[in-house]
Amino acid sequence: MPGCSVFSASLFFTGAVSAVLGAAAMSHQQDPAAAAAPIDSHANGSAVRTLAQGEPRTIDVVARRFSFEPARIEVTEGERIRLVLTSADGVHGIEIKTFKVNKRIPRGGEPVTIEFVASAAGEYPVLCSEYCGNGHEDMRGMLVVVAKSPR
Ligand SMILES: [Cu+2]
Repeated sequence: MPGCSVFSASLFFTGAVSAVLGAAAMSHQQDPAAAAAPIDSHANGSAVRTLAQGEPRTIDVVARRFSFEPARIEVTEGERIRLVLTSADGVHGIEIKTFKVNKRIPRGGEPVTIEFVASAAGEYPVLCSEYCGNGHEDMRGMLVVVAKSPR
């Protein structure tokens, strides 16, 4: 009977789909636990080491009249830092004298990227290097470079 074969084919198809869906649902449920375990078990130590050796630590900073967000950036001595700066309003600048950082941040949200190595522990003022209005002198943040733990 022709009708019969169509029926059994669609039955088979439905069965296959639900089997696939079932497998997907199962693996989806298992993923978070499996992925979370290695990250949790390594804690902070290994993550910091990885950052120092390879990829820079990327930090997004928004400049606006008259502040940097975040105002306080904390990194570890020796880390390579990549700041990705955008302005939320007009033109600003960023200056961190010790690390010879000085760059204009254009209006319109176009990102500007700066890379440097936080080579010495200390607290370094982050200044706006482009006059941006009455609060310009107060527009400052702080880069805190924490010394590597002694060994
Ligand atoms: Cu400014």
